[in-house]
Amino acid sequence: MHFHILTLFPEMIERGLKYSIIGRAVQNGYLTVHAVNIRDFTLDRHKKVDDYPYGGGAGMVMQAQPVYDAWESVIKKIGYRPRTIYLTPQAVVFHQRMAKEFAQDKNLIFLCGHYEGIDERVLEEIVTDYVSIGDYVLTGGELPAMVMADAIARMVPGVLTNEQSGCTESLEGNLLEYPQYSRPKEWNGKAVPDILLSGDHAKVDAWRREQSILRTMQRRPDLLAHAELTDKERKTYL
Ligand code: 6GU
Repeated sequence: MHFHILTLFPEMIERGLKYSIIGRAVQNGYLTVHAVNIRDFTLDRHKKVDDYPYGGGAGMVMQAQPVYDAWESVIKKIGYRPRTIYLTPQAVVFHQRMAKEFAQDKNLIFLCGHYEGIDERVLEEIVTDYVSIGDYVLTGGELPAMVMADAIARMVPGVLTNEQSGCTESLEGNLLEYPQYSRPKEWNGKAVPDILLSGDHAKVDAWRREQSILRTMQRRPDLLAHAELTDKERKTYL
């Protein structure tokens, strides 16, 4: 899978995606991260990429030309128009479902805006998907692009080991994960729940399932309406 990230801050992307599991996936050839500096495409002799908004108002707007030419440089390289995601709070909120769907593609372009946004005309020309990462405002699209790239990358086959992928399908069935414990058996006067030390896998699974449901009720009751529960679980917990 190839990520192409159009940005005014390519170092932020390059530095942000080189650690841990994503960094290793890049090293091992499962992923490439290609940060494209929009400023490299400006025709302005002062390297300017923004201008005042028509109609007035606060802030500056990123101009269409450098954004379009940066995008086109990627298209020419890969030979087709891939999904092009514009990171903006004026959009549907990113979800695990979308991470899975986007992970099916071979190439993805992320467009990171700054200032008061980007000239609408170039967005109409190139953007296929408008995506937000939550209902709050950030200063630019780079952090959202990295958040999405991380979530998408871990859905790409080979990026996670089988062991990792099996145990992290939190949110898949709209349930939160159960709590985890490791050594020692007692820490700070607190013991690990006995059942986890029992060696009875069926009991452990049942306990974890219950913990998932209880945790979802407590922390994300809004999810529970969409959770995949058995009739018996519905009777017991709802
Ligand atoms: Cl995608 N961009 C910006 N600038 N702010 C956000 C966002 C995106 N998602 C939530 N807030």
